[in-house]
Amino acid sequence: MFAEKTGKIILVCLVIALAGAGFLAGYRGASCLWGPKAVALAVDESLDTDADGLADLLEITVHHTDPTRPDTDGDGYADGLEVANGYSPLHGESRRMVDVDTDRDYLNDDWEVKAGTDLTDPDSDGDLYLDGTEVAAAYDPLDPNPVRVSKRIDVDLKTQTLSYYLDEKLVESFPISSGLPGTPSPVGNFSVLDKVPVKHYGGPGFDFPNTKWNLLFHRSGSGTGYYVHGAYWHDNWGHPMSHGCINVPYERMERLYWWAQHGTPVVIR
Ligand SMILES: [Ca+2]
Ligand SMILES: [Ca+2]
Ligand SMILES: [Ca+2]
Ligand SMILES: [Ca+2]
Repeated sequence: MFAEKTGKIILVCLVIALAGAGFLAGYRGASCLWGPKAVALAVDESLDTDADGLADLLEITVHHTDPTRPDTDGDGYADGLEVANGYSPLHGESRRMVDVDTDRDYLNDDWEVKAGTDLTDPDSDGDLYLDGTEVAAAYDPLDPNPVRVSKRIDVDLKTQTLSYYLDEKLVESFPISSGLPGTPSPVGNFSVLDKVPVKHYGGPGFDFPNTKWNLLFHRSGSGTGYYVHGAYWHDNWGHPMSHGCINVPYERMERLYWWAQHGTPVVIR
């Protein structure tokens, strides 16, 4: 399933296909089936030819960086350092992987690496549906058959953290702000009931117009709606601040909003 598909054997085969025999001259060790014949090859997965902190195997098969040049995009930062800190080693200008979509398939580079899809191939499984389209609709972008994958939003009130998962693989995790003690967030198993791009929150002592990216997950008996939504009026993340909703930093919430679907499970615990 999913990321497991980029297992060792597949990776080794990709190395053969992409790197060519000349580059592989320095490898020793494992074996791989390629075509009708079994080809014996030795692969040192930790080999880092340009000493940039990113193994050749990952440079070739995952990040599409140059395994012989420590700074592929020439921005002064080594490929390994950029990847470790969430920055794109391909685009310079301090662009983060979540903000870059190299192959323009509507799935950012960070999510492609997590999903195991090819960040330079817009249709990794060759079924004519873009990787991003498949993930948005909860289909496996690595299987040409219409195989569904699960989505889940999980909020831990104790740690004030929201995490969301695709096929049980973590997509993002970050601090949020839940309900204050007098207006607690509901606890339980819910699901996304509605997606509202812009909403006006108001009541005694507060007024927040034009609030973006709202995911309704619960209506109380009195009709009060509870949302996971962006918040622009504070940045006290990791601490309860709200009237019961789950406040999320804006740029995080925009990605979560477009990722979530009607019916996506929301677990508050
Ligand atoms: Ca390297
Ligand atoms: Ca660089
Ligand atoms: Ca992409
Ligand atoms: Ca596809």
